[in-house]
Amino acid sequence: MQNMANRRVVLTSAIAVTFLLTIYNNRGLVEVFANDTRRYTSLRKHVSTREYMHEDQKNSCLYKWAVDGLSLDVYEAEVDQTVYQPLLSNLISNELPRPLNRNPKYILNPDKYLLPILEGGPNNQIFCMRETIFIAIKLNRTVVIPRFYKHFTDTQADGFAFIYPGHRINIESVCNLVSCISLNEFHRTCEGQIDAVMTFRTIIENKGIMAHSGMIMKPSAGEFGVKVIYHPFPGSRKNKVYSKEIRKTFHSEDRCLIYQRPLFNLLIESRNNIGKVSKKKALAAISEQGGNYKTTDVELMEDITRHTQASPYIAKLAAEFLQHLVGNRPIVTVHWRYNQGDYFRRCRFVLKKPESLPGMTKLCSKVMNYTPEDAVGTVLQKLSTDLHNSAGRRVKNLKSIRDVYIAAPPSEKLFVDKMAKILWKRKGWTVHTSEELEDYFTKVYDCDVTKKHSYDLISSLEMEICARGTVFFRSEVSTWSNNVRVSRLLCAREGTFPDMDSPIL
Ligand SMILES: Nc1nc2c(ncn2[C@@H]2O[C@H](COP(=O)(O)OP(=O)(O)O)[C@@H](O)[C@H]2O)c(=O)[nH]1
Ligand SMILES: [Mg+2]
Repeated sequence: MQNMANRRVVLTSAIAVTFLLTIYNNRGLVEVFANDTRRYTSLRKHVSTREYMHEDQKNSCLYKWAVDGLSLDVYEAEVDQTVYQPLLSNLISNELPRPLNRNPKYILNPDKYLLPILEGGPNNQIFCMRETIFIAIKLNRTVVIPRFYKHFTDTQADGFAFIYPGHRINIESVCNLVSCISLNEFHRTCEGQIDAVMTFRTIIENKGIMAHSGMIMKPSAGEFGVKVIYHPFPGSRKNKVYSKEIRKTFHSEDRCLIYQRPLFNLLIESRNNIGKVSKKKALAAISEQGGNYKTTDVELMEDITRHTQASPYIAKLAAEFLQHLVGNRPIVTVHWRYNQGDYFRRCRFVLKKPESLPGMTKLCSKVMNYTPEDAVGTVLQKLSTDLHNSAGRRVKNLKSIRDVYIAAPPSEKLFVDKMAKILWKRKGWTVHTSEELEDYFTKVYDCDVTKKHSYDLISSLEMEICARGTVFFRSEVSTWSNNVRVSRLLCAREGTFPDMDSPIL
């Protein structure tokens, strides 16, 4: 009897607690749509179930950013480029390295490795990864997850600074596709030494390679002091590898290889819309091809591109931010990349030598005289043509556009503000910018990581926002814009019309 009574008390209390928790949680949900300050607080409360806790992630971050098997200590370690200090040099073993995923789609040789030394801005670094993965599959070599680093305009970089790979791309997805190992496993299995360098360059950037890998190069006789797998003969202009020639060009029995400057060297087999075969740069090939004429190269590159998208937490935050901003209403997204400090610097250089790059010269002359009125004009005119040519659900979507998100480097605030004023005056449309995003981001995702890398993360978040726009206006010749564009083409997202995307200029 006593037992029965106890059980009833326990049961009643459990029901009461569940009931109270439900009310509490629902209250949280309602508050999400209340006023701004409370909205953020309750949102934090609502998503407070940590999905996962990594040993590096012991702070207030709500979403998982850390990747199992990738140590923050290794990937964000400061490297003094003048005084070389090996990473974890005492960890030496004869065992095969531990893969980050035991069962990827492409299981590659677990005893041959390829570490790319990434180059250029954040999006170039992503293209470097894609090229490396393609080549590693052809060479049957395990991919080593490299270090990523910040952009030179990054105010938080203080010179040269590395950033954890999990902030830039979905590493788990990469390792679902191909065999991968971490940098420290590479270091351990190679006993801190690189066997050889694969490259098209006629110089070997020893210091850069050592800073990125934390390893030394095995000395070898010859011109470079290290074994080079491929480099063009002096005077030769060949600096591209065709997919069919990868093995011939880069075959090696060496275990621990570096791929120096893995950027835009790859040509893949492409077919145009009447089936004619040609060699194309990978990016051009995947953004152009019609379904009927996809080559196996294009299919592979598309698969790689789908597996090298934004980190899941960045995608999630971007989607939630948009939901908070416009709910399920359509939003036009714009990337304005023609900034004074960075882009114009390039343009001034191009305009000094107009004969060398005619395409760029034309674009640069246009950029230098383009006003916010012109940019708004382009957007409105294009949308009105789209509306005219559309039918069904698209018409409804295009007609209900009232919001525009403009992504731009921080230095372009004035230009964007002017566009906002014009759009409001002419159409009554609201322009949203990184100001709102930063506010949301720092309140909802208030943690050490945000503070340390916010400049970098805001740019990645803005890319994901643009990827989710109903229509996207891009800046030509920007890998940032290009990456958003291919993401829209290859990763179908509800309510987006990538076939309507166009340049902003
Ligand atoms: N927040 C933000 N930063 C941007 C934007 N466009 C460019 N940037 C900055 O400029 C850098 C340039 O990007 P990068 O990946 O090199 O692409 P690209 O130079 O445009 O080909 C980014 O890493 C950002 O730091 C933008 O729309 N928003
Ligand atoms: Mg760049």
